[in-house]
Amino acid sequence: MAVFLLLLILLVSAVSGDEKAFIGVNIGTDLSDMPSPTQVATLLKSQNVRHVRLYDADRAMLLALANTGIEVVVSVPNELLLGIGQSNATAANWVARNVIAHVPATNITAIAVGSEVLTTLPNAAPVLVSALKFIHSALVASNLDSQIKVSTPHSSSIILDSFPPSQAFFNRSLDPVMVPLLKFLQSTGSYLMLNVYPYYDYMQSSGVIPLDYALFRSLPPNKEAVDANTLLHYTNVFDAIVDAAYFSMSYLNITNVPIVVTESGWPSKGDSSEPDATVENANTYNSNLIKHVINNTGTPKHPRIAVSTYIYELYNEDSRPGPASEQNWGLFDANGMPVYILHLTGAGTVFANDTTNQTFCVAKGDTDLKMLQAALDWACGPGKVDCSPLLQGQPCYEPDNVVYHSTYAFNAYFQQMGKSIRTCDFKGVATITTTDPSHGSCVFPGSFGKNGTVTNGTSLAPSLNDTGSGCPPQYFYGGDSLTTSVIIGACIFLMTAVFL
Ligand SMILES: *[C@@H]1O[C@H](CO)[C@@H](O)[C@H](O)[C@H]1NC(C)=O
Ligand SMILES: *[C@@H]1O[C@H](CO)[C@@H](O)[C@H](O)[C@H]1NC(C)=O
Ligand SMILES: *[C@@H]1O[C@H](CO)[C@@H](O)[C@H](O)[C@H]1NC(C)=O
Ligand SMILES: *[C@@H]1O[C@H](CO)[C@@H](O)[C@H](O)[C@H]1NC(C)=O
Ligand SMILES: *[C@@H]1O[C@H](CO)[C@@H](O)[C@H](O)[C@H]1NC(C)=O
Ligand SMILES: *[C@@H]1O[C@H](CO)[C@@H](O)[C@H](O)[C@H]1NC(C)=O
Ligand SMILES: *[C@@H]1O[C@H](CO)[C@@H](O)[C@H](O)[C@H]1NC(C)=O
Ligand SMILES: *[C@@H]1O[C@H](CO)[C@@H](O)[C@H](O)[C@H]1NC(C)=O
Ligand SMILES: *[C@@H]1O[C@H](CO)[C@@H](O)[C@H](O)[C@H]1NC(C)=O
Ligand SMILES: CC(=O)N[C@H]1CO[C@H](CO)[C@@H](O)[C@@H]1O
Repeated sequence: MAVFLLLLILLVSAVSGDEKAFIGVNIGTDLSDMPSPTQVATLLKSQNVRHVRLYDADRAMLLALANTGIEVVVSVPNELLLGIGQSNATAANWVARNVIAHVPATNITAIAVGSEVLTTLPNAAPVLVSALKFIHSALVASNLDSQIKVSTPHSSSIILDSFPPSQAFFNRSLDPVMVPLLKFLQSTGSYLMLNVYPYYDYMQSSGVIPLDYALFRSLPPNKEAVDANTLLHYTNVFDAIVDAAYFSMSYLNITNVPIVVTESGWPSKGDSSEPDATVENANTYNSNLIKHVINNTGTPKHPRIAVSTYIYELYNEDSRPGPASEQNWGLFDANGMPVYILHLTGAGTVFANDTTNQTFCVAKGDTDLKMLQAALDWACGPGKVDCSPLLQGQPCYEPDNVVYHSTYAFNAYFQQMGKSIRTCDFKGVATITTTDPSHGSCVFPGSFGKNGTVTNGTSLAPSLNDTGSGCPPQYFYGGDSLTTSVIIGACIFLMTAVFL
């Protein structure tokens, strides 16, 4: 208990320090071929994504995110809002099942209660603040309220007259909700969650907003938007909307609630009525957005105040209804292949932008296990691969089977040979993939790993000395499918086989 309290104190003091803005991603799941939670977690790790928002609190996804260091925003879906907003017990139950059951292994840092409720579900507006309060009191009861914030994402369309930002205000008919909501956010140290879509503002402006201004491209000084009241210069729509939200809050006398952008992005494809939904524009918007956020630029009204932002979204959601753009907001397709390569020079290590060059050599499924074992022995012997991470007790020992172990060894060989395609064959039992086979603490050579550094392989294990036998017994797979005679056969086989 004392340790727990100490931890809480440390957590609280960390939050009051200088906040550094981060980039996260939203994970929508409306895909005809939704990757498994493990695959999602692997993609996030390979891209060095440390912050995600889920649209629910899916148990399998939360389990896959456990012990990854990834910070997670979970959501109360709109369907559950009426129930939770009307019953403290229902709220407490939801928190127990979807949050308390997963922390601290899964680092849940916020609960988004509903999504754009005021604009999409007005009949739930009267219970929205109660829902937040009930959820919050359940967190208080479990001593989790200082590490898990409660808020609700808004559409930026609740802000009226948003340019010039200094004259913006929240739609006044929403004041009965917004006033108590902001007071709640203020008193609990939470933040305003805002969805910011310069794409839609640009589309709806019928030519008034220049495309460059929406895409963070530099404008000639005479085209820059200037707020006549504050004389602040706006070089992009994103900043103008965020400042409009700050001014709208201060209009209600709230000046110390920070903003987190829960959604922002640009579609890479659209139908004939959406000519600016292109790969080039999507790449420009998201690349510039990431650079802008990571740089801690802040906004003209609040320079250098963090505006952390979750990109909408990780995957193209091909099953979403609506115009073609709806299915094309993603950075990746269902196979984890990037839709475009972000231009992130100098933008830190989130979203490694050269993933297409991240290739791995893996064992083919459906292969003769004897062939695999022989090739494994060759790689760990004459192939001079450091196979010590495969030893019992070492990071890549599990899963203890010949397919996984040979995948590790083939890949290490392939990486050490400069990823020449010829070196990923092993008599036809190996193949090249772009999916990082790393898992848990087993980081494969060539993987971006957890901190974005290309590794030369897991080297936690003491390096094994090459005995020269070419048949170090430690690497034999001891499973049922391989008998001693097969192993011996494999050893003889490897002495004579030429694998490449
Ligand atoms: C969870 O995230 C918070 C906020 O960044 C961080 O301070 C904390 O160390 C993380 N906890 C764990 C267990 O990783
Ligand atoms: C709601 O439930 C929490 C526990 O989850 C409790 O601490 C709080 O007092 C309850 N509030 C009301 C108004 O019943
Ligand atoms: C303001 O909010 C009310 C209630 O939700 C809505 O009917 C109205 O259309 C909104 N006004 C504007 C200008 O969006
Ligand atoms: C904000 O503060 C001003 C001055 O103290 C006051 O007149 C006004 O009623 C307040 N507005 C709200 C919404 O509290
Ligand atoms: C980074 O921030 C500095 C000031 O803090 C600003 O001058 C510069 O334009 C910013 N760069 C980008 C790419 O936003
Ligand atoms: C990826 O590889 C190709 C061909 O090997 C090369 O031309 C390209 O520059 C590489 N891209 C990056 C981002 O390293
Ligand atoms: C990433 O991890 C490697 C190995 O664990 C370490 O040497 C390196 O300093 C780390 N890089 C950063 C930026 O943390
Ligand atoms: C791996 O290590 C070798 C030798 O230590 C070094 O020459 C090579 O550049 C490293 N490769 C990567 C990708 O770090
Ligand atoms: C192997 O052992 C020799 C002598 O015991 C030592 O000098 C050498 O560095 C070792 N090689 C590796 C790769 O550990
Ligand atoms: C984060 C990251 O990997 N950035 C790289 C993006 O690509 C350029 C070159 O294409 C590199 O210079 C960046 O380091």
